[in-house]
Amino acid sequence: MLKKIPRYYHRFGLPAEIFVEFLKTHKPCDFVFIQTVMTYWYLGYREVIREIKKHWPKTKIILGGPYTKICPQHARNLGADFVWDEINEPAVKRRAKYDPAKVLAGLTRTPTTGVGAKQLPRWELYEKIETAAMKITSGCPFKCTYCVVPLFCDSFSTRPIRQAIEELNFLVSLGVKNIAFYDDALLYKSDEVLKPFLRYVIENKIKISFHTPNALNARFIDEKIASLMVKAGFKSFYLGFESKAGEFQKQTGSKILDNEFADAVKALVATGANKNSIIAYLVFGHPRFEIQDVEESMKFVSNLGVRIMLAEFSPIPGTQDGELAEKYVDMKEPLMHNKTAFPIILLGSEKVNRIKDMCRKLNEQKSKS
Ligand code: B12
Ligand code: SF4
Repeated sequence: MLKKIPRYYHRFGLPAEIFVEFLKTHKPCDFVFIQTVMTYWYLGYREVIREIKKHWPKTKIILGGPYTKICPQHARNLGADFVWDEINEPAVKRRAKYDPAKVLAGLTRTPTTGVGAKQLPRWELYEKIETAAMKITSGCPFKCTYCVVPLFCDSFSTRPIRQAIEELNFLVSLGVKNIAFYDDALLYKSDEVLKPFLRYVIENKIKISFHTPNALNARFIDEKIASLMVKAGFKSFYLGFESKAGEFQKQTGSKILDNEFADAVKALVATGANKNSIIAYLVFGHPRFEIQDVEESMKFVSNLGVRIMLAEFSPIPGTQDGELAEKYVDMKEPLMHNKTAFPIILLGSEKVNRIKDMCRKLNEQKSKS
């Protein structure tokens, strides 16, 4: 499928032998819950299901997570007994000898770290843990045309501050040194949970490095929140910018404008953030590439003194931009959602390499200056 793409592909994660050895040396469980993330990682999920079925044939497998929500039809053919999103459908209940929703409800802990979860994740099950991920909000109020989050969740909510602090203290007690936020809109309504959370960290002199690999919306960064973040120990600030071009911003959801982005950088720097720790994501290989003006956008970011990271476009079924991508790839095949494939199919290797070179050079100039 991806033979024409000049990239090497491999599966993330443990070597298969370690997992198979685990299955062989442990008593079969009644249920196995599998979380998925990227749609185009499905070959890995299938491999896991196959091995479980082979070694633990009576075990029931339940599959959940973003891939099952984005590609429910595809997920149903992967070999699991149930897909989380279909778990409440009457047809599934009839097919099953038991009601899977009741089975899940009967478990003392549901396998969730969602903001609505009543109990904390079982972080203590790790033998040694230095880095963890947290979520203190759920959903996003924006509707960007390339993003599936608005389809996952039609409202925004925050986690009770007491519970967020409880999880933080639990992680600290386990020796965690780094926490990455996996929130989609961490800075939205920050008075409700983020600000009190950061004040707690500062007042209690908690020594944790915080990270935001899943882009922050720079529109919400002013000196107040920037100062709290810097003081609380944020070590990297990944900001979603995507493009400087007004028309592109307008057509894709207007989550941020260039002047707002520049103001956010100013606020971060003014409150003590190191410029090298500020990184702007620019979407790359988007179907509206013609109006995105990626070169000008890179220069704009570079002139602000911060680093650029090209976020290669992964087309997602169900989104508006996923529909645009149908012109170029078969969207029913999740491998074609791979972020390393789509930009090359759209623009060709030569152009992709040229733009990546330009990005590298601008970032190098930055680190020298
Ligand atoms: C954190 C995150 C990242 C992180 C870490 C990813 C990783 N290695 O795990 C980083 C920043 C690195 C990242 C990178 C990318 N990401 Co990302 N990411 C996310 C994000 C925000 C959260 C995923 C997560 O782990 N959440 C925490 C977990 C606990 O929540 P959850 O999986 O939803 O699980 C809940 C339920 O689903 C349920 N559940 C889950 N599993 C199961 C299983 C069972 C059995 C049951 C019962 C229930 C259940 O319970 C959980 C708690 O409520 C999602 C958006 C989102 N809101 O889902 C995008 C998302 C998955 N990413 C996306 C994209 C586009 C990307 C990039 C391609 C961006 C880019 N252009 O570079 C890259 C790809 C990286 C790669 N290597 O290929 C897309 C998906 C694309 C796709 N085709 O699949 C998403 C959906 C965001 C979007 N904007 O549309 N990402
Ligand atoms: S602001 Fe971010 S999370 Fe929200 S819809 Fe846009 S890309 Fe998705």
